[in-house]
Amino acid sequence: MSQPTHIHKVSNEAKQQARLSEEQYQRMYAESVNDPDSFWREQGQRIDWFTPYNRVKNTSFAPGKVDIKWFEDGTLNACYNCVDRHLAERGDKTAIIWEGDSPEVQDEISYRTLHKEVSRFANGLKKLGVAKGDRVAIYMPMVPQAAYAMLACARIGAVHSVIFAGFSPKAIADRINDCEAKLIITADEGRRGGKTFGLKDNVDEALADNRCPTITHSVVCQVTDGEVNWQPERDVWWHELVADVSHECQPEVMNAEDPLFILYTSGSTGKPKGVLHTTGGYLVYASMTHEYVFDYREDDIYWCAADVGWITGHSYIVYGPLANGATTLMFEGVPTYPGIGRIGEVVDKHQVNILYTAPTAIRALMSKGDAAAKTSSRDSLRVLGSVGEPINPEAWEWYYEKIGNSRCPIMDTWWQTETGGIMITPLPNVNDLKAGSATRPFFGVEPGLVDNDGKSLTGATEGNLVIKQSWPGQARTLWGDHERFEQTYFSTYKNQYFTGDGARRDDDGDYWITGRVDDVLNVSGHRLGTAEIESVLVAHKAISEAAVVGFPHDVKGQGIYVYVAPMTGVTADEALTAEVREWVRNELSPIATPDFIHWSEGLPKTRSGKIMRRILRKIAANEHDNLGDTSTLADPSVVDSLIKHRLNK
Ligand code: 6R9
Repeated sequence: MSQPTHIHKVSNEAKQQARLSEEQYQRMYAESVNDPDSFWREQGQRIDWFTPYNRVKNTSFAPGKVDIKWFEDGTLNACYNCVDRHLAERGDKTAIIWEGDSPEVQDEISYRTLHKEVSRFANGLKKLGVAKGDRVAIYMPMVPQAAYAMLACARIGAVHSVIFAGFSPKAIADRINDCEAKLIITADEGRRGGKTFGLKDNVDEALADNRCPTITHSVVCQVTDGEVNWQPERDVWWHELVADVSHECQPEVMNAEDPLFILYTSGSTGKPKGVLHTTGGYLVYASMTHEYVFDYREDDIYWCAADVGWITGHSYIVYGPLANGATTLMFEGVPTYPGIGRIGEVVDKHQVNILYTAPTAIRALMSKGDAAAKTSSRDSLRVLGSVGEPINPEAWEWYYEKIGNSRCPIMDTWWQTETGGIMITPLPNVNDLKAGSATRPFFGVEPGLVDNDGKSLTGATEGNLVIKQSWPGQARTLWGDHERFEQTYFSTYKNQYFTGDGARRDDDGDYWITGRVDDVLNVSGHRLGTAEIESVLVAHKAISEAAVVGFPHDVKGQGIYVYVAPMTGVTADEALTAEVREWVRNELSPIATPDFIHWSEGLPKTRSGKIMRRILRKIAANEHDNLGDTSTLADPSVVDSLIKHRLNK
């Protein structure tokens, strides 16, 4: 490390407030990895089971035999656990605080109301023929109905697949077709940063010309009252669907290993992966991590500022907090609207105790000095969290001082769509903090570092991050493609789960995540496969070849640098560049918008025809002084020309 480590030790006073003493924590961790069966047998009790489980852990990471089962003979319902079981003691407690895009708009939904709304919508889904095991796509803005829709699916045993509201019609269609969804739930429009954006229009386009033959209906929630096209035989208004249904809907009895949801995420090939989570283990893990990592207490107001379209929204806006009977805040807007102080203003307004957000948001606020901290006191805050990408020490310290008033510990939580819940993190007032380090594995998690040959590394070192044994929140498979699941996560290093991330372990045994070691970019905390963007690019009529790499970006963490070779006879001018930028936005997502589009007649290739990305990465990062070995290049002159015309100077 080039810079000194900023250490924040837990004070003796703070230790008194901790949920666990250092000794208890050590003992609990040791038990969790040495005797997972007995540890999780006890922890599994934190949720309600219709039929108790006898068998706890039955898992194999063996080549060709990857099979993961937890609590396999137990039955339960995730929606029942998130809603019904709280009615007796917490019926009037607020389950969801909804903060609108405009600071003037808000709503509070009690557990009783949540029960009613979810049950009604579940009955509506049944009326449309949705049954246990059917897949349902959800393409919604950040409104409470998004959570109702997820929970209603869980209630009747349908498998939801939430598609982030920023995705394009093509991305929607691909995701629907991969899991053969029967129905899609959407809204007329969404609101963000004072603007509206169309959702139903995108769904209409995705479904046009029978492109998604498995879809029978689209259910449309009226959010903005904006104008929409209507196909009466297919489209159903949410409010009309539930107008005459019962408020009672028996939760379906689900096996612990029945699917709860699919969530598509980017991998190193062009095709998104349908990560599958099942019911029992996922819920136990989401609930336990939510309680311990944030030191959640009964009267806390808890705010995870993610989007429900991502795994963070699934586990830490919806399932984890609601399983714990918490009050979870759902925010429709963005951190910078109507002003840079919005996050703190929302904290003050609702007296938020726990705030969980992403480094990219923190860096965006930080770029405006301390203006973000001027309009609020944030005195109610007790614990802060960070997720989605490595947090650089400067952003960590800014978050600590300016947002947390130098008194709230920051939980830097490392995890993934595939892990279901938080994997490496400190615990509040238990572990000393180091700015930029996710520190320690959570209970039941046994990380390891291996070199490129799979040799296990000990002591303070750097390597590829693997997890050595199963934990309950782990994804079970990729929808319809178990072989790809094994191939992606269990074939690189035998008998271990490969995360795709690199990490460093320091002398104290604390982990520092260094970022992806595969062809996956992390742009503002969003995962994007370079191959995914490349396949969209080469589908454009003017482009013959494309290579996409990431480069360090001050706010977004990583930016997108695109190298494109034009088709013969095409002149690459500004208009074409603008057109290609729009093309990527529309075909994939605005998140994938290239920062730089670099036209070049040729790309640097080896004599065997492989594009040398290592060189392209260096040029994009403006680090071309040290290109390393270029002797295998077929035509070294291409490199000189690329350097000369580089865009990130
Ligand atoms: C939860 C989530 C997963 C990838 C992961 C890693 C990066 C997430 C991080 C972090 C460093 C952290 N990542 N949290 N890197 N420190 N605290 O983000 O899931 O969208 O699947 O992304 O994000 O590279 O592999 P997902």
